[in-house]
Amino acid sequence: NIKACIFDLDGVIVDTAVYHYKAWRRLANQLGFDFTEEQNEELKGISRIESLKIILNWGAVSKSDKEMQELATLKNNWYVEMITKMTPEEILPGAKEFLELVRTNHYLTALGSASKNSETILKQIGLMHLFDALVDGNKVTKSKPNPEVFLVGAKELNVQPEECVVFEDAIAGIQAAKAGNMKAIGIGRAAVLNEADLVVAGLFEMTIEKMENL
Ligand code: G16
Ligand code: MG
Repeated sequence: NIKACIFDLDGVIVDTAVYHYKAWRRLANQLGFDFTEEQNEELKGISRIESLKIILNWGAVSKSDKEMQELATLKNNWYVEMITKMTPEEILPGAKEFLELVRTNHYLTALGSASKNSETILKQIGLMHLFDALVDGNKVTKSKPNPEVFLVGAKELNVQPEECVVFEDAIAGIQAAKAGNMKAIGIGRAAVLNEADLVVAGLFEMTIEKMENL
């Protein structure tokens, strides 16, 4: 039976993808090319440096490791400038309510995000207090679809992977949850997240019953 819920951040709790897209696009434009919002979909849940490699590949631009570090830092500075202006109004519909609901029903909660900026975001939107554990890009080295981020979450909560449900908007994240032997609930479109145990449009559609009946 289920003892814990692990939540992805971008696309589940809050929509930071729009800020990532703006900052990455600014970087790409500076390098002389552009990419679409559809391409941006492929970057969801992917770590900063892996994202940069994919983007440089789109632009057929090649950079040394040192240059890549500098470009990633430049993008992150632009990104941080935007996320430090975020407010609780940007919390996705039903996210806060569902977090409160599961906690009231004695489930443990953890964040399982690829982002190294997750604490900044959670503080900005005022949701820090609703998580028993925070696992993000600062604690893990392997990017989703590797299950590391969720397995560390289970460990920090002192529960078994089979006792966890992961909420994810990215295909890579659903695959990570399944690879870690966890239940996966997709947030978004069923056609895209076909490997999930259940797909809902947003946390506003979630109930304890749906989670227990997976
Ligand atoms: C998020 C985003 C990704 C981003 C990654 C790393 O993952 O979906 O697009 O590249 O974080 O973010 P940062 O540059 O802040 O470290 P998640 O796992 O929260 O969906
Ligand atoms: Mg996500």
